[in-house]
Amino acid sequence: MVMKDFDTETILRDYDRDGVALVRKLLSPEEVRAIRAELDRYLREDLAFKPVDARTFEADETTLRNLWRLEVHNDFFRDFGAREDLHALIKPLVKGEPVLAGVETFNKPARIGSGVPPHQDNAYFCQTPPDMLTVWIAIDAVTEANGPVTYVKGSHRLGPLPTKPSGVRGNSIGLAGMPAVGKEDLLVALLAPGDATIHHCDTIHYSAPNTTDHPRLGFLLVFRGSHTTTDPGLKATYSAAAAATPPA
Ligand SMILES: O=C(O)CCC(=O)C(=O)O
Repeated sequence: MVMKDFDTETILRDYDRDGVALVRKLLSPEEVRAIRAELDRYLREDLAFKPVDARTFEADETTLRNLWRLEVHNDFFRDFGAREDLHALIKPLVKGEPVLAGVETFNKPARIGSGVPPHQDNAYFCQTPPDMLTVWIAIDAVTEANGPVTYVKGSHRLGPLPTKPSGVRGNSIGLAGMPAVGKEDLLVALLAPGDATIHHCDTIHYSAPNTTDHPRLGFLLVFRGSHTTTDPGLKATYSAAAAATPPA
């Protein structure tokens, strides 16, 4: 494993200002290949033996939409989430000792991949204070057409906004309403394989269905600061939404 020095000053500045920071070349082509190879192997050999909440399928009940809890189900991905260089990068952003809270995928398969409704992740994570974030790493190229994640810059400062159950499997809770935003407020994350974004858990984001012939696989690592705790009110709202469209 190659340990890296990242431009932490720029990343911290962008993250604080916008609630999202773009990190080009977070991973090398070899690292991207290794992640893809292990995901393929896990799908072929392991997934069938895991509990149903280890994944979400698309509406066809066959094509994979998400993998969940890879840090629980797979040593390679748990070890990946323990990388010292990632923890050093994450530490100032979560304002404390990073704790790996999730390793997952958003597969957005060609032609079939569904959209993700506008949401704030802390409606799922339910942490207080909201010192939690997601590192979203492109395994495939992300283009305008294959469903890039779009972030509303600065929305992390709005705090928790009203939610409603979305009825979308894999994204069971969304915003009750979208605040008025201009094009200039949006970061559309167009990424080459190995590029990443890091977004705060209160940053509004969403993605469109994939109508192209090109898959858009995202590999996600979720971290919180060790000082955060679960907010019972947020948790009750989330549990009701997730129960309507399990598992997430
Ligand atoms: O990959 C996507 O389309 C959505 C990802 C997402 O919701 C997230 O990173 O929290």
